[in-house]
Amino acid sequence: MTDARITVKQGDITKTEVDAIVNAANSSLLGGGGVDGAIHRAGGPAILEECYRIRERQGGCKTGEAVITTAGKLPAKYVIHTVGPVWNKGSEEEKTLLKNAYINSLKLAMENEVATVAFPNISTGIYRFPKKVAAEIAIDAVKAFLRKNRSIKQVVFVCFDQENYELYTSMMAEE
Ligand code: AR6
Repeated sequence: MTDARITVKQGDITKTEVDAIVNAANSSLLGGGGVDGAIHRAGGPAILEECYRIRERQGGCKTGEAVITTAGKLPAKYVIHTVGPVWNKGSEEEKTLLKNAYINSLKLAMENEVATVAFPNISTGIYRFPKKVAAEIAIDAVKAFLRKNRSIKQVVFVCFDQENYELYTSMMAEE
């Protein structure tokens, strides 16, 4: 079943005008390459300062979990940092951890009264998850969450590369 609250866009998530953008971070929360690097570069030092405070409090962020910070200079109000799994053998555990990254990000969004959220394609870059497998997990997780929770009004999948964009648009059109 399609959900009008889910949209697909192609572009740079740092420019997306939503309440919260999700970052595909790593457990250290200290930044990195890919979308993580882009978010810290565009958002400025306030994001990293808050990540340091979270590290002092709870020692980073485990795979599949999520934390929230300011979005600094970005148009969004918050950045939700989640940590996707590294694709290794494609075990059920890896798939569950990717699902958890989406679900825990949405839970945190709800707790912070966020109405609109944008996701990058978590784990499909440096962490090497096959894009089709990751897209199926992401779409299923978000749909299931939205069916049970009405307070989130819009979820945007922001696809950076053409392959992900085509996958998401065709998979969303199928259903
Ligand atoms: N906007 C939206 N999506 C983007 C952007 C952007 N500006 N830049 C890249 N992507 P990756 P991962 C897409 O590698 O696989 C970092 O070093 C990209 O095309 O950013 O979860 C972290 O610190 C891909 O589809 O994240 C971790 O160490 C997707 O974002 C590690 O990489 C995810 O690719 C996390 O690896």
